[in-house]
Amino acid sequence: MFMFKNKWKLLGVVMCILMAFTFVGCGSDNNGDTNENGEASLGEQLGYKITGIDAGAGVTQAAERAVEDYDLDFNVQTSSGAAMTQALTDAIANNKPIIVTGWSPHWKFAKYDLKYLADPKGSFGGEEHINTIARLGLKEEMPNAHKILDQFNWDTTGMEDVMLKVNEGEDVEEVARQWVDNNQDKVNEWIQDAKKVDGEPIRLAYVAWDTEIASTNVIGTVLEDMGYDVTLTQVEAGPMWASVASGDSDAIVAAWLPATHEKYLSDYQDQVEDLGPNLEGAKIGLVVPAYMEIDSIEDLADL
Ligand code: PBE
Repeated sequence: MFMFKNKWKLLGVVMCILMAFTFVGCGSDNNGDTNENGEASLGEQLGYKITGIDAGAGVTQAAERAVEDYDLDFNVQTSSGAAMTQALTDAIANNKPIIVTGWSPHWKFAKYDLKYLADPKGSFGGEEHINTIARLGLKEEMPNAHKILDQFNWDTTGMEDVMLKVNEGEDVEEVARQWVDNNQDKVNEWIQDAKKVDGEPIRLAYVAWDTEIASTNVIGTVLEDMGYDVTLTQVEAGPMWASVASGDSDAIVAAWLPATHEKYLSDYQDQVEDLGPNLEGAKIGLVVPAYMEIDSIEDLADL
């Protein structure tokens, strides 16, 4: 058996071996741009990726516009609203950088410390409102439903309440029912001068964005209480707009304007009736955890 004469020699050999491994380890990790501390650059840590949502979402398209406007070496990766919030949750749990396409109102701002990146070139537009859009003919054929949809109008606090509870795992239909029961004054304004009907069918289309899941279920509950047989159909953004233009659905409460769904509205302008805002004070943009040291989309050009 090979023996060392004394323990100091043994320690020296062990230290040498450890240091050799450390250097080999560093060498193999160092596969590209590094900052002055020898760490991967922020761009590399991000994989030059912006985590988008569905391809039809206005915010995904706006992120692609931002890549052009700011001349960024980033890719917008499409996924879904749920995949985006999961990626955000995972990054925050691991204290890692991430850039997502975000919007408010949204429960993520109540749950995590986040910030919008400044957008001096205006790729994401400014303040948004969410409009209700009806199919042509709804007013004549279903005047009571039309009146309720036209009078539907709530605020970011109400929407956030519903979204947060759904995010915490409560059933969306139950949350909508509770909200309607607890906000009868507001609901009474929406149903003012509308008569109850007896099982008339009504179809609302929506996309699986947290905001739209909340609003569509709330107005659906109100319509149900007014005697309608309500069907809520979840589709992608393009088909949602197409369905209200073709009359396959009676209405949507998910039109983000003036910028986010501008393209959709201009495509279908003559085939739909715009009933105006059901919520004011919305916004879209690039969102990052507050611990990230960037503040503007312009900063991404230097990464
Ligand atoms: N959103 C939520 C949608 C509108 C509602 C911002 C994700 C969009 O980008 O089209």
